[in-house]
Amino acid sequence: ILARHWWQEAVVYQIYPRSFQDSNQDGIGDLQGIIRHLDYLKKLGVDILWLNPIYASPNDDNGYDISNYQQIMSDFGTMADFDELLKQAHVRGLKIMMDLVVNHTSDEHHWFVESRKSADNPYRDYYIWRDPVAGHAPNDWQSAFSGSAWQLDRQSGQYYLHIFSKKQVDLNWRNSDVRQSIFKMMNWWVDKGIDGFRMDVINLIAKPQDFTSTATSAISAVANGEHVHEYLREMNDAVLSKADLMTVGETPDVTPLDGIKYAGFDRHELNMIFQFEHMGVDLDPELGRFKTHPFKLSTLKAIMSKWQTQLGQKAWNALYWNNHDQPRVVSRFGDDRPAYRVLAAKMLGLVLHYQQGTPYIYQGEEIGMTNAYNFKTIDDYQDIEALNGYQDLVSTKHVLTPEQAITALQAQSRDNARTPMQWDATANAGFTAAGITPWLGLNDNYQTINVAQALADKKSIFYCYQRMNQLRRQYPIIIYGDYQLLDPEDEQVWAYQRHFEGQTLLVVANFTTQTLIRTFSSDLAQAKLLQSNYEDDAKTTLRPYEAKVYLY
Ligand code: ISL
Ligand code: CA
Repeated sequence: ILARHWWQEAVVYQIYPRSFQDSNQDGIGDLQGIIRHLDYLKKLGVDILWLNPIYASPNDDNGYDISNYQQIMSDFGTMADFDELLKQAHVRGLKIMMDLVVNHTSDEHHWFVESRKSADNPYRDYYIWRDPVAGHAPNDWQSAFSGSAWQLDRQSGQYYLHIFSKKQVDLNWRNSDVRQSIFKMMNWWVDKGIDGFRMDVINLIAKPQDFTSTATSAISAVANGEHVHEYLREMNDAVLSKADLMTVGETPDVTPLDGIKYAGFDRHELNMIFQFEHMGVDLDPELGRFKTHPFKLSTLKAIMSKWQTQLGQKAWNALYWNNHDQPRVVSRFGDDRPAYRVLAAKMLGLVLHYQQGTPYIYQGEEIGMTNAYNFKTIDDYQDIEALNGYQDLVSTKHVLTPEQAITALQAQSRDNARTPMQWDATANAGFTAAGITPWLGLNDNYQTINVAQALADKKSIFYCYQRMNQLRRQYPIIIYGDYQLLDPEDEQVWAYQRHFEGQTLLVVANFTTQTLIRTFSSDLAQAKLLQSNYEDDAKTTLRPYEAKVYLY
């Protein structure tokens, strides 16, 4: 029997502070706004709040470009507000997990301000500088936000590396001073009493020595580089092992074998990782989010089941459908039409949370918020990925028409996740006061989809999520049971079993609008129906988007 850890039993709720609750009528969510809703989150029954970056930042990428790791972004409040939030969370038994963005800093961070002053500045080697090659950038790497991953600095004639925007400059982790500075900063937060770190693109930190790789995507070129595990063990020794923290690494481009290296129970690196394979099922190999494809349920099942079984007893999964970089899952893998939205959102929640791993709920997921179809022109979008991609593919390269690009953005843009939280049916959805313009447009369905409505309706998605969180505390099989996929070829139904100490949990979910017949086990006569998204049990019949969880 493996050691049991609190972070395996916990449920995480992700807050995008900019879009959660504005408390001072400037149209931007803030820390006091979060404090206002702690009781709501407690009622939902989550254990840990992960906050997207709240540090000082010029906001080229909404806080993922940090100019001071030990200051609070003025839009969000002050350090006193943060201390109060931490205290108020802890009083309620809620933990706080901070976003740690240490693959890159803002170009306005003082390390980079120094670094770019001259080639012999003491901070020069904090970043990755290279001479031009034949008058051009050192290689063809493309940044994640369009264009070259190299930016020429005219003053010194050298290029610096930026995997994301040119205001997000990649740190040089080969330099031990960089590592020590980061660990010191992390310890400062740990000493404040925070409970964990979500580590942004942590598998990209180890860059090659020379840049001759022929890959074009900078992310895939640097992912899982040589020395990455040494750096993480060093971090573990210097920071993570010193307190009872929870850690999750964001890791694009990983296989389950990589996952076991980052998050293996015996590896002394991270507790778990966010893998991305299931987030790629509907994307285009060339155009990514800018062109979407239908996908087969069997593919989605195969990917997620592979992660379930291959991590198995060796490492721990992070379970997620949504975050601030992904479209809304009910629109993406479910069905957001009024007749089906509630059923489909509950079904997706049940299918995910009964797998093995720590579940993450992204703000608004618990009320079934949808993609923003009311965003109709590029002017409605704010996200740097959307704006740069549109510029590149529509205006410069003419690969897409404006209509095609907007269709893709409506389906996949990160702004789908970032529209303000829908608290009630009043003007501005209760996110900010009436008459104020929110920093990003609201989804125009807030009069029907909002927290007040959900709390007033005992059959809402909110109460389904609340029940899942309660059952998780009562039944160890939900946390520790192993996972077995049934009927992998079935394109309509996702069914799996969990096994633990002689018990079996059976999860069955109909991903279609049709009524289907399926039989899974003769033992069901004695089985207990633990949870479902319909009022009664129609036994072998599966109604549209019906999901059932049996225990026997
Ligand atoms: O969303 C993506 C592109 O479609 C991903 O490639 C994303 O950029 C990648 O997962 C890294 O994400 C993280 O780091 C980025 C930041 O923009 C994201 O918000 C963050 O989650 C750079 O810091
Ligand atoms: Ca505000």
